[in-house]
Amino acid sequence: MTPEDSTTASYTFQTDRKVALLTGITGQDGSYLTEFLLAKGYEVHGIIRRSSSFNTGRLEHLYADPHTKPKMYLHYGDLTDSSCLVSIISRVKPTEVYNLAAQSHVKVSFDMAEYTGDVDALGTLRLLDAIRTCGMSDKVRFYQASTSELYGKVVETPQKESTPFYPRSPYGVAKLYSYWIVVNYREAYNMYACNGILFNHESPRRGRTFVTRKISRAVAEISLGQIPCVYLGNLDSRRDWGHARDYIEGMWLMLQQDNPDDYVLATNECHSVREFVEMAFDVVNVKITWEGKDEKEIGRDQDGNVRVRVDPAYYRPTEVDLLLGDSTKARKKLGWIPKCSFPELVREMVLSDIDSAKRRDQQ
Ligand code: NDP
Ligand code: GDR
Repeated sequence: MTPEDSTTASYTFQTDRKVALLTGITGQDGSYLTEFLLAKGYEVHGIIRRSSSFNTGRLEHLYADPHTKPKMYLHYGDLTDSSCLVSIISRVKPTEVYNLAAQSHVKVSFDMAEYTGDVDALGTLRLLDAIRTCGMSDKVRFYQASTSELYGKVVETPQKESTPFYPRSPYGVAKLYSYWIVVNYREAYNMYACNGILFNHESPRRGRTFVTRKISRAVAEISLGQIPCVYLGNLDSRRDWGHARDYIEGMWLMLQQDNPDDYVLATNECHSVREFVEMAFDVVNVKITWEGKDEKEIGRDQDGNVRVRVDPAYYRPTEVDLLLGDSTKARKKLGWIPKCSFPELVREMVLSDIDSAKRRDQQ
């Protein structure tokens, strides 16, 4: 549920500085948003976690081009550590903050519920309070990565800003806290703070354990004879899948308005996991036919080989069956329109994974 836009105050921001601070810069959305903001002339600062393995792979190309000297700076930090957030904000003095960091995997949130709450709920509070502690609540525009997982159990379709929330996972519940703390800080402290309620968005940079990337990667490897088949969970769940590149532009647009507000970003079209599988195999000229039911279900190619099997290990204790968005408000008020179609998205992901699988093969 979205409250009435309560902000009647006017906002005056410095326009001569364009300094963005991103949490979650190493993730899918963070990398696309960094490219987008650098191209717009922003100085971009990102918070990264210390890791024993390399975690800046999605940003590497930004450093790799010798002709550009990107104004991109990385700082070690974590959403569970308030003091580092205060320290980074006081040094960077951002004009825009994008809170993209999260334990973002829904299935994992059932295994790590407390940690997910700490990062995805309290992390947002820590970041908002760090902005206030630094005396910057009237100098920063704040974006919160809210999610269609807030809708969870189907109450109404399509889902829009006024649809009641009913989250179905520790992830969704944690994000519900963040949604409301953003609304509360906007109303209580007059902060320019927005929730982008984004439906699923994917790309070749999507994490490998999310279903679309798992499928595109498996189809690539199957087509090259590297693996025989892919194991998946619920084939019947339906999602409103768009391209991440389109969605990050919507995030930025939300912070360029006269007043802060909450917006749904969605393609307004949904497909089942099964349809995604069929479309992905279509890219490599394989037709899948289905037989069996539930965990006995299999998908065969035209030569009779089993290419898809169901493994209940991937089922969730509570599932979100259907997400279908209505992004009319964003289209009207922000002029935002997603450009990439579902077939184009699937094709781009599969072709990119074929390239990567071939490169791995040659090494
Ligand atoms: P990713 O999982 O690709 O990226 C998550 C980012 O958060 C990574 O940079 C990760 O760092 C960082 N992170 C995780 N935990 C912490 C922590 N404790 N402190 C600091 N950073 C942390 O997610 P996406 O890019 O796909 O999504 C971006 C945001 O949008 C997330 O908040 C997600 O929940 C939300 N969202 C995503 C949607 C989607 O379809 N993609 C839809 C709606 C909302 P590291 O690289 O070190 O792991
Ligand atoms: P989701 O994305 O839960 O919607 O969250 P995910 O791709 O994980 O699941 C989508 C649907 O596919 C079903 N599914 C499987 N999922 C995974 N991961 N692996 C499988 O093998 C599999 N088989 C079937 C799932 O059950 C589910 O119904 C994503 C994340 O990016 C969140 O951070 C974000 O908030 C939401 O999208 C919007």
